[in-house]
Amino acid sequence: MQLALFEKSYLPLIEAKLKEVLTFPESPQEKLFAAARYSVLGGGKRLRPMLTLASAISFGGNTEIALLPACALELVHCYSLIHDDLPCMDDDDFRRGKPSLHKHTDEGTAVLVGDFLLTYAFDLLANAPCLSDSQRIRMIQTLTHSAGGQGMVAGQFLDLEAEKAPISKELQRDLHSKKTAELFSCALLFGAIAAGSSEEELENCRKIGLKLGLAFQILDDILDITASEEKHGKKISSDQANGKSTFITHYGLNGAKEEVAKLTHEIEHALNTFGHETPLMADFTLRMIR
Ligand code: GRG
Repeated sequence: MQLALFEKSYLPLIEAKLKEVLTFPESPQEKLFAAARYSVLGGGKRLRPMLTLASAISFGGNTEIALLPACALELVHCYSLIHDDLPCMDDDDFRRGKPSLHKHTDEGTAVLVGDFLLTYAFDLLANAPCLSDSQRIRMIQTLTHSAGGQGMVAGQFLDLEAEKAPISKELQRDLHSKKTAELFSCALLFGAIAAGSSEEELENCRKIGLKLGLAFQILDDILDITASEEKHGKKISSDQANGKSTFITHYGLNGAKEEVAKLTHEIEHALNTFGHETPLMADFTLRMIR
């Protein structure tokens, strides 16, 4: 399937499913649900759920089975963005082109919407009628690892620590593997689990997701520098200006570009070791880092 057709067909299904799962009967906590819809609906590239569907299709799976887990993962991603924007974290006033949730409502509500989205994602997985018991358990284990104290939360913690003192190149890589790449890994794994893939295929998906996330983050740092150069005529990003190390601090601009090229090459190699073609997964992942 061509990428354009894939996006035209599946992005609307993701939007519709997200809307469906965030529709609740009238209740005293309606303001909480309305705030969740404000954050989740009508914005975001939906990279993680699209990765799940691309992976499911590439392994011959059924996208109807993969759609709910894909959306559960997007809810976890949205929770992380809401919490990341809070004054005690990255303190951002805008997200996805509109005021961040704590600016739209209040900090307490924003914290609770994040908490709700995280727990609701696990509720959806635990009760997904489309999944077998073993798929359900495997997905819950995978998401717990990727989002928790060995994954995204750990990455965010290391990121906060990195604001206090410079960190090594190795720790910089570890931080972003945990903070960004783990959820990409989880996205590919969800698709493969939904399709009933082998342990070997799952392990390869995990590795591809980690490399993809790292390359995506390095590109983000490169784009920050380019944008800042266009805006201020300076080759320094806002993170660097605040004394925070980025991949550019450690590798330099050209070195960072070389790292992306190296990771891209490794992803291409890993994609070729599945023993069968995975064209959609290959096209979608590689376009994210080109
Ligand atoms: C609060 C536990 C906790 C974690 C926050 C995701 C995250 C961790 C912070 C967001 C800040 C950031 C810029 C992270 C690195 C790259 C990234 C994950 C960007 C946002 O993802 P996109 O580009 O965003 O997929 P959209 O809005 O398209 O979904």
